[in-house]
Amino acid sequence: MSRASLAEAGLALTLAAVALAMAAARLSSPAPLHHPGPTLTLLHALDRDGNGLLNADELEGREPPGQPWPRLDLDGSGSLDARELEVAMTSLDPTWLLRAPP
Ligand SMILES: [Ca+2]
Repeated sequence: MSRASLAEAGLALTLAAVALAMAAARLSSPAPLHHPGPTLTLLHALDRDGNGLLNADELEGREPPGQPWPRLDLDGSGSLDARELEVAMTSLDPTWLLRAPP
């Protein structure tokens, strides 16, 4: 194998390693929020214990109409993270946010 061929093979292996590393990083980290400003503002406003997640008590009955708690908790973890809150904010009628708690 010529020196040029070895260099090309080395470059190809390096590019493949970079592509694999980028794919692994994409799979291991959650996608960024589409609307981080309003989502995180609302999350922090409702997150009374400051753990970065919303539980049912912190929502104080503000669940959107027809969307009981379990349907908002997309991963079934028992709390809403920023991603789940953003989905609730953007995929439903946003006027549910304006209602006073019961
Ligand atoms: Ca919380």
